[in-house]
Amino acid sequence: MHGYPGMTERHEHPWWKSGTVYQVYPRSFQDSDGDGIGDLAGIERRLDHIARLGVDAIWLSPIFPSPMADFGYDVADYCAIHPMFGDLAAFDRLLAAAHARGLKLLLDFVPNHTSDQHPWFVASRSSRTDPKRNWYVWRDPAPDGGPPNNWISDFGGSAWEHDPASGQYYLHAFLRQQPDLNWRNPAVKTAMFDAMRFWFERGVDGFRIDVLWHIVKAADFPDNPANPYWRPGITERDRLIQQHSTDQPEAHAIAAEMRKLADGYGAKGQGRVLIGEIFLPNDRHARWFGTADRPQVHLPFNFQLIENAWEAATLREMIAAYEASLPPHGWPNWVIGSHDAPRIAARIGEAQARVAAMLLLTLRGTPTLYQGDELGIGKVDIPPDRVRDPQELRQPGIGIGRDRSRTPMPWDDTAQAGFSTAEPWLPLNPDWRTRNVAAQERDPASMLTLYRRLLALRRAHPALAVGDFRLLDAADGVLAYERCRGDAVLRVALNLTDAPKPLPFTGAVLLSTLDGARGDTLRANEGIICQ
Ligand code: TEU
Repeated sequence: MHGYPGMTERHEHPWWKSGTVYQVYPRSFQDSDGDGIGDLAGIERRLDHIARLGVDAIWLSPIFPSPMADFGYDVADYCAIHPMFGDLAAFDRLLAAAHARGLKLLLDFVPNHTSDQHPWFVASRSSRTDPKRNWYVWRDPAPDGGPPNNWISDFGGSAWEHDPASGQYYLHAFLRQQPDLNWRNPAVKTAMFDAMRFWFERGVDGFRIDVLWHIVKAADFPDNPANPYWRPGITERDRLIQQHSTDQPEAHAIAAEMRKLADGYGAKGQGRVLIGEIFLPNDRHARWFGTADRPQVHLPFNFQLIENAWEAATLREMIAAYEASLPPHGWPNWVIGSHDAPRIAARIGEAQARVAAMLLLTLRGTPTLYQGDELGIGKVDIPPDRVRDPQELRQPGIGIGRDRSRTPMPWDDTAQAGFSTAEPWLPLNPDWRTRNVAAQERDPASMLTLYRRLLALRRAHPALAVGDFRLLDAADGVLAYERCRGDAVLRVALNLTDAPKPLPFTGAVLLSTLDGARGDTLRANEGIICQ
């Protein structure tokens, strides 16, 4: 790793506190074998883009063998690589190449469900007396022959699938091709922990854990209560409150065991890192940190920048409430885009997406960036015949399609944007000829340049990476705060409106989201960092 100002102080903290995570969606990063789908060799080829950006870690969405009913979140073998992405040798090469650049590599662990093609489920489904029957959640029909209870799949429809051969139903929180594992069975835990060990021993630096709060269900499977706020036009999942199907105490106990396993691979605080995907209100969300002497995940993903209106007062209140909810040993984190969420630039516009970049990279806590957001990729219309996302196909027309965030990375203005030699599996962003990595590298005013500058500042100033946080008073529509460490004080003011606003403080401007900051007013859509 290269030296830079502030390096020593920054490295008094474990990397997952001071550093930044970059999510790679492997199907859409770089194709190397001409099938229109990204792969591991492609990611390896493009590692310098990630290193030059200035992030610390890469999280790869699933790369395991999978029938791809949910694009890899339906895993058929936890300890192998899908041939479409490469093989274990290609993985080892990628890992070594990432480490050689000082980049950590995290994999996506999908513990709640497997693919229905996983040999465990094939065995489980084969008969009621198969030794693997109890590896999944099988129940008898309700007295009327219908599903055992009212639970709804996150992708719509009943969460239960009838199996005519055995007369029972199996549970699937997502697609019927994604049967839920039974984590109450110790054999499941042993097998899944072995899978984590397999990758830890290969040298991976941690896992992002898919739907961690889902993994255990209430033992007696009661109906979930109706959600009084549900109305037509929002996703069917939200008809019910997932009270009995998620966030059970036993899941917290398993998370603590996963943490122990991860910590076993390094000195205290330097073990492998666990990031839990968890959607819950603050009070219940904070419990996923565990306690100081029995910790759970290092970082329970915080999606509130995605979920809240882009409005200064709303964000101010949300940030204060989130900070206040953290236990003393809990470290915050922030996410602004993912392979599930709409693109930030599509949601709030490109001018505000620059302000959002500054917010994400100056708040207290570990930021996670999503590939392509560093280029400001905005709205991508997916023609009906190109829709691939099962969530959109099952509940069309309510705006929950995920393909729009999964389009290929545009690298340059050559054919297929340099992503592939073949037609990509999803269309490119419509403006790829001008909005691509090569073009933005040459342009000092580009989103990419802004991201690089922000990440360089975070590295240079421990106050930004690990300093304290305090909200400041500011005009309506302006979000302002300071970050302090020792004598160093950095102040940030973000104008979330398209009208000029007074700057709530004075100081030397370290960085503006716009050209030529004067340091007396905040221009429309301007964010400023002052020393
Ligand atoms: O997502 C979990 C999840 O909560 C999603 O249902 C989310 O609410 C939705 O996609 C928002 O549009 C994880 C993965 O990130 C997602 O890609 C998978 O489809 C899902 O788990 C099942 O594994």
